[in-house]
Amino acid sequence: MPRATGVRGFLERLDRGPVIGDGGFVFALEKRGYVEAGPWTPEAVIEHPEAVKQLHREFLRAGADVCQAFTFYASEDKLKNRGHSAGSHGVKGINQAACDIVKEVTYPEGGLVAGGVSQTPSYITTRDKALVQAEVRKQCEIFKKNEVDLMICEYYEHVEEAEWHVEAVKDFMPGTPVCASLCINEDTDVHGVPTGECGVKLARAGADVIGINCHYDPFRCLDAVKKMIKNVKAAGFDKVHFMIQPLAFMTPDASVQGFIDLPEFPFALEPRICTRFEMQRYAREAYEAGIRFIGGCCGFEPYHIRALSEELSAERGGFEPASGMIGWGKCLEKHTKPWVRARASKEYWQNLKPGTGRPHSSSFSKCDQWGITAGHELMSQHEEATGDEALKKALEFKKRMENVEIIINA
Ligand code: CBH
Ligand code: ZN
Repeated sequence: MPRATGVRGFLERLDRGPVIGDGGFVFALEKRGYVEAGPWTPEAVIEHPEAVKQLHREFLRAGADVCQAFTFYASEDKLKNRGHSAGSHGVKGINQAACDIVKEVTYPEGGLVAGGVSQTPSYITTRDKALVQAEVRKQCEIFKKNEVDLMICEYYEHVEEAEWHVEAVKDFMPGTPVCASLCINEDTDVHGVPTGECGVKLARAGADVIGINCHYDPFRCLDAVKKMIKNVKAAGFDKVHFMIQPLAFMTPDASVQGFIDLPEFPFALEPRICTRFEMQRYAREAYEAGIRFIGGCCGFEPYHIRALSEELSAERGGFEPASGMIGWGKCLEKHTKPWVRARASKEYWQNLKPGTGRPHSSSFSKCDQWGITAGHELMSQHEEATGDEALKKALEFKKRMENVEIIINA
């Protein structure tokens, strides 16, 4: 079955049934060698357009309905932060290249195109509303010109910054649906605002779709969105829809800043990757919780999105992604070895507890919890590169934290 494309509008599609998002671009493209870990900025849209285009194609083929222009962290202050050179391409250059790429591959397939903005270094450094909203508007100029189908404001640890972004986008692009997504857990944002309340604040700021992305595994993100749903509904916003784009890594042990605090972030997270069967379970639970925009963030590869599409195929009018698993591994019936053929069932894969092959690794890790955020000198951002002195300060702080721990444990 082809993608059901009768309805053009994003919000109308959400009213009708589940809408599948795409996966994580910075993580997927870093692994392929096109994005630099650290800044995580999207200059690949200019430097390696073919790589970005191919990833959009693969997410679409896996069943994504919404493709997000690869403009993550493309605010001017972030492109130039700490000696980063991506600023030379300019915000407009990057965003236009991203729009050209995503429109070319998405529209022929009947998908929708999202523009995107995300947290800015200016917020944690200044908490100056006018300055932060000016950064947002610079990025939106291109999205407005390109008439994107929706905007995704994503990846905020502070609900206050998300509210400012939503207000700015709504004001600058009236009529364009706006999604607002925080990277917080089931408890609070990093200022201690309860997660459910954060949802209400975003609704008041004018967001049409509200939810969570990144930082935590699918099941912790589900718990967080459920809290938002409860509070937003209780506050009387009955037209608001909900979204979820979690990590593809299991993070039961992650603390306040999610996977960033895990010692494995960002280069050794592989043992935590969710299986496609865990993704199917996640998609089902999200749909049953009433969430209609369901996708992925860091760690999600196209086959994870395919698992979501397959799970929700009936709810999407029988749409089947290309090269699906055909009934939980029915294809394995064609294997030459009988013990592999015997794995051709839903039951087998649903009940499997996969081994990690690492007899000395533990299931949980100990998080870095430095307890500092906006306002602390080590958190302030600037254009100069991180010099030896600044690096030394961070290492000294690390040592102090370790000593505190020795005292506490003594
Ligand atoms: O890449 C994407 O798909 C974006 N839509 C979301 C990225 S989530 C954030 C990753 C950056 C982490 C960091 O700053 O260390
Ligand atoms: Zn992410």
